[in-house]
Amino acid sequence: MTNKLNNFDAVVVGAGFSGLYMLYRLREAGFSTRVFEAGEGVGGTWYWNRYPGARCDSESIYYNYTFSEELYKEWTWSSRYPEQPEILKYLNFVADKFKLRPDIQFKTRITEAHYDEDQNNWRIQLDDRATVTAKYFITGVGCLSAANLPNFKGLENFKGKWYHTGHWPHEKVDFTGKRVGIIGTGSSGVQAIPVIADEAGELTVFQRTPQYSAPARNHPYDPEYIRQSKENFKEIKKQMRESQGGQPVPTPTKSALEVSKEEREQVYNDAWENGGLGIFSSYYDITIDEAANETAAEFIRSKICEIVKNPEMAQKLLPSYYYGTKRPIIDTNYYETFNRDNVSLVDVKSSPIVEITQKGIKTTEAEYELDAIVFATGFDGMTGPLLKMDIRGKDGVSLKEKWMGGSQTRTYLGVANSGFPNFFMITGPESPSVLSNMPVSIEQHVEWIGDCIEYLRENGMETIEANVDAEEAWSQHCREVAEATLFTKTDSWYMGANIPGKPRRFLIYLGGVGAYRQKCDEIAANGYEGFTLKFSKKPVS
Ligand code: N01
Repeated sequence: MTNKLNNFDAVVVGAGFSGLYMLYRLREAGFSTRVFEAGEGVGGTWYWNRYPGARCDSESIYYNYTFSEELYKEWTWSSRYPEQPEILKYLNFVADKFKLRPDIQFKTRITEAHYDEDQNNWRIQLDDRATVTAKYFITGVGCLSAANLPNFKGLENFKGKWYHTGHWPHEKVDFTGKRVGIIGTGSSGVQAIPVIADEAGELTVFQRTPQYSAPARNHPYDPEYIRQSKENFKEIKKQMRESQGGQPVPTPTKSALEVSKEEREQVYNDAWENGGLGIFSSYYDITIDEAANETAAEFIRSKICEIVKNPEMAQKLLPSYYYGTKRPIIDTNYYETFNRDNVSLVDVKSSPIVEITQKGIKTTEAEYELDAIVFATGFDGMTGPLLKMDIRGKDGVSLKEKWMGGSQTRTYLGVANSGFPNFFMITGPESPSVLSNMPVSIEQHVEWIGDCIEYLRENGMETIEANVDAEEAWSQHCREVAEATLFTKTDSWYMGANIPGKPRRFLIYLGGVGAYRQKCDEIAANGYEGFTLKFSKKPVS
């Protein structure tokens, strides 16, 4: 099926978890496939997010591919929560093992992808001015790859150095003895703050919203635990794929309100001591019911007050939004860091940042002199990475126009779009994506897309396109599921609320990884229900 060098069966954007596996899957099936990657190496998120303290908060033995038992058994994680360098090493190992690099073009960004109806192919423009064509256009751009650098007045005047956590330099940034300011206390900020505080002379944390965080209690893995996980590979894989969140944790069956206060406290305390995201999954109604949510929220607030010695500082750190409706965070010594003499906390909700000056950061109350500023200010999530490219479907309509700048973002299953034939999104908006263990959701999409493309070939079909009514129904279903929870009541990046002017819309499917997989499989088994498939004009060979 291989064509001329600039014409492929499939073009894939991005060489992270998604792009690597998509390439492998399609190549194994005999499709000529080219991956374009802006970075100089593989890794995606883990290539760019090299900030101090970066690690994943899914447990290592579940934060990997499971499509190959051999791969799973060859790789050994060192600790419970994998650090960025180790994950990057893993993805390089995968790229080497499956000899993926020859089909990846690095340092190349896709700027445009336009569907040509006459030719029934995608015309893809690269930032080196070259053009390639492909029958299938597949994005593996991740949900969090478009960095959000708030438009603070005066950043260009700052005499020191500044960094964004999502685009961290490859060489070590040395903060020794420096006066460092960090803006943002989401997952990235909470991970970076304790590590930077260890090195810097002074660290000033500019916090807009206090966060709930629980200790990760990371630790090196016991070799026996690893041996057992490898031995139980098949069972672990099955559990991950059938679970709610992509990890084999039991689905909670009790309400936080049906048990006694003592029992609840014990459950939360055990989860706190065990480390990780246990509190979040203690009771089924934590993200559904305000009173249930408050029990978990209050427990974490009490822990903050216990840990942080200065009561005034502790007060400033107490969160008040519904626990879990911004990404729940796990940390290593986050709250403890505020007991250090070299760390101070500025509440920029009550005294907002006015501008960045030559010397540092100026709020409505004071000017803070700094040698370096770290922006841990997150990403334009879900739609941001897709809309960075000019993707146009039938009649030249862009994805941006179709989604009406985000106010009407709608997809079929989070994988396809009406009006955009032969275009697939891996972990696109309205799929479980970021509210699941990403590698599991990525594998599910890659396999579904791979199977779909094989089905088209086997049946002599040329195009597949989502139907408008199926898309509307899916999108509405996603919104209904979300609106039955507390997620839509909080200003979060899940809602697009972190980007000024971005329409509020919850773009993650909350029905669970297992149920979602079943739905996608049923649709495929029913001859790709909700899609229109068109036959080739040529006879099937
Ligand atoms: O970004 P965030 P992140 N002025 O958007 C603040 C994944 N991830 O990079 O909350 C002042 O969560 C903003 O304040 P507020 C994970 O899915 C995973 O930390 O909007 N402050 C907030 O405090 C995560 O959810 C891992 O009021 C401003 C912070 O910046 C996602 O990536 C590790 C501001 C941004 O927090 C994003 O996390 C890291 C402004 N103008 C990331 N604008 C792990 O697996 C924004 N802020 C562990």
